[in-house]
Amino acid sequence: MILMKDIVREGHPSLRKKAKEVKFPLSTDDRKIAEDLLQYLKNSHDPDFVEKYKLRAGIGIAAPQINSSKRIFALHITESEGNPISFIAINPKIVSHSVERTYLTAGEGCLSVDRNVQGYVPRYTRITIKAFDLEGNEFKKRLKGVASIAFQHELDHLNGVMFYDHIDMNDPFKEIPNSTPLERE
Ligand code: K2U
Ligand code: NI
Repeated sequence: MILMKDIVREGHPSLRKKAKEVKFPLSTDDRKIAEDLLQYLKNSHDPDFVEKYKLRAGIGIAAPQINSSKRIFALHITESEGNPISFIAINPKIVSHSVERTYLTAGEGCLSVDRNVQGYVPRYTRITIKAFDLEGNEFKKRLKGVASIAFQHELDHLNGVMFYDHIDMNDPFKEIPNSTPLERE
């Protein structure tokens, strides 16, 4: 079970490495990492677990955040947070994206960042992604809204990118051209 102590924080080298693709069939270790990542997100939405283990809620988490430099992440978004989705993405890719961009008006946070970094994080509004599931079956999805933002946030983690790398620190709330803001509920 992943706990907050297992999540590495900014400054840890794992967060700045390009993670490696995983091979199929998955090793027992790789399968456990993938399943544990999704379970963490589900636990972080359960008030009893949050209370007992002091978990920070997450809608996404990537293997580098638990010091495992592999191209694996999980997304788990409930209907109160956006269009509900829940899946493990292995060797994920964005195959196409909208020209139009979006950003969360409240900015972004990160389970690996214990401080509030303000500013707009430009993301593609709509993306078409492909990835593999635990059995090695390739799947494609079209994502928009919070799901699209979360996918891009997690894919950044696999490439050693932090959300605040996208913020213009000279003008964190500057207008983002050709963009539609997204208010989080
Ligand atoms: O990767 C992580 O650190 C988990 C991030 C993922 C994320 C951040 C910003 C925008 C989308 C995804 C967060 O801790 S998840 C917390 C959260 C919950 C609901 C909406 C946005 C962020
Ligand atoms: Ni993050």
